[in-house]
Amino acid sequence: MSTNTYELSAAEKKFVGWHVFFAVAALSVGALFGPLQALEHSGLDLYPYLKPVFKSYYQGLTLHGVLNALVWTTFFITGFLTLAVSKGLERPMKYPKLNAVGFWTMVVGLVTAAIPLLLDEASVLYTFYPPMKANWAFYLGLTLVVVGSWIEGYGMYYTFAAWRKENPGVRSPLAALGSVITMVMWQIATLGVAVEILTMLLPWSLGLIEGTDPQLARTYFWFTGHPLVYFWLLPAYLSWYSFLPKQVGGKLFSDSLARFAFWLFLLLSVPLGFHHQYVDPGVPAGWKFLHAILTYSVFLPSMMTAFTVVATLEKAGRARGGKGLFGWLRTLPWNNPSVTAQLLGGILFFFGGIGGLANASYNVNLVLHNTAWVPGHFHLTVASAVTMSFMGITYWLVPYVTGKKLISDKAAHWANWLWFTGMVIFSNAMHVVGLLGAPRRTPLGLAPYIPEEWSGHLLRVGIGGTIMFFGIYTYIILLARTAWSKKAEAADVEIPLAQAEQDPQNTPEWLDKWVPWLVGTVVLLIVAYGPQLIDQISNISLNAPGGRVW
Ligand code: HAS
Repeated sequence: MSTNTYELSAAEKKFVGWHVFFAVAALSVGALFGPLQALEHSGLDLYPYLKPVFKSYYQGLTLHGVLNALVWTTFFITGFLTLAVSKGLERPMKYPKLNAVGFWTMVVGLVTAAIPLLLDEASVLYTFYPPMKANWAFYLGLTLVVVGSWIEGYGMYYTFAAWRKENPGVRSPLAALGSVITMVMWQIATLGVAVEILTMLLPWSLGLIEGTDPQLARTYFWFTGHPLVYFWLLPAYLSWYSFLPKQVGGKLFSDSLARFAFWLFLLLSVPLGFHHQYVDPGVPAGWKFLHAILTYSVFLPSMMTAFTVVATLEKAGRARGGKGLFGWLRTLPWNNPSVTAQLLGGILFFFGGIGGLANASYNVNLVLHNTAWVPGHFHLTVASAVTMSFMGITYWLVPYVTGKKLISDKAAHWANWLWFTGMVIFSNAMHVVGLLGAPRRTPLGLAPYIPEEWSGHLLRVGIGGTIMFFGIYTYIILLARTAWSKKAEAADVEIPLAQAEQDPQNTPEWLDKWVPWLVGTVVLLIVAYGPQLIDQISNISLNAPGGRVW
């Protein structure tokens, strides 16, 4: 088994560091609006005091969603996957300039989209459903971010292909394989928004066509929108499989199961977007049923992940002296903030995942859809499993790329536990008040119809959201002070790449072959989406003129 002592060059570290810089910078702005919304729900509306700068609740909500859900994630992920590919393959990027072009294209896109967002010309929320119409620069900026991420992906593919050529018959290292599968899935998934923006939203916002077709736009959007959540999730899983085992002093329980999970995500992530459209009248019931079945199938690789990761943790905890049914939990290295962040994110994800299964049931969805339950769900997934894993990764990655120790482990622990505690309060309240009928994306504090039974829960939304704000800002300040501090101690950090218990060479060959999985993915996509896309495109009616509702 390879011991992998490869280290990134100074230039590569800097490149990865730039990704983290832009990701955290976006988070630092996006996170500002979280407590504003949460406090507004509990009756304390601070938006009027910010009027000269931020015009409305909806501008804040759009900035919150776009910067946190789209920018923090995409910039962090492309940087982290670059590192994982290089480290996994023990070689630098084959064409580093190509990766650099991709990255700076993303930056140009971010700036282009940020201008209309900040000027209140694109308060269309992160799903940008037409007929709400944003300034053209918003759509162009988003397109450039996606195109930039594709180019970075090509850089990874060339590097991976070069390694495969030089190492015939050798199993691809898991960290690199998982990264490349994630990127391929992302490139297939983003075809939906690419077509939506290029054929409808961009020409429409430029005045080249008069209207859009909101139903078709929603179908294109959710073609991308659901797999987008797995684009966020898979790098967290990659960390749980490829780095966390070493951090807890153990080895990955099963290399084969981990690979199998990634392939299943490639196969199943995309063809299930209609579960976001259960209430859309333009999608026939049979197709919703098919996508519901496929949604329950994508539950499987997450359950495999839960099994493999918990087995890894249990074995490591027992090797550290943990006894009894749960004693191994205590002996895990909770004093390491990087480990704690990921474990806490995983615990919250159990609940987020179960909520996802409730969403996926057609009948239950009719009750939950468009209620506060849904943001309750996605804060337990993207804002917990994903964000807490990314926080955990940065606790070793930032010292690795800057050569400086975190200036305070204690602050990192505070950040983790505040975020976790705030999230438990906030997300529970959002789920409950959603079940009671509270709508999502609505400034409830201003609504005249709030029933008495919502009040206590809305107060908890405000309290939880405020605690989360202190958690995330502790994190952001900690990273900024570490990166810029002249006093920080020099760090001699290694990338904690884990080994598996089983020699990867013994992993079955079918788990290292691309063609069958790619063919299967394309065939399933054609079956699950083809007829509906043909039907909706052939009945297209570009008759929704669009406008501003903010
Ligand atoms: Fe979801 C809506 C269904 C997962 C994000 N989801 C959303 C939206 C977002 C989102 C952002 O079917 C809102 C979109 C919008 O704005 O309208 N979701 C699911 C299902 C899953 C799921 C079935 N969602 C996610 C993930 C997300 C995410 C992951 C982000 C990263 N979701 C839906 C549906 C809707 C929806 C409907 C539409 C609702 C509507 O009507 O609008 C599944 O993939 C979940 C499977 C996961 C599990 C959990 C396994 C547990 C694990 C933890 C292991 C623990 C460890 C820690 C390692 C079953 C893997 C151990 C620690 C120790 C100390 C021991």
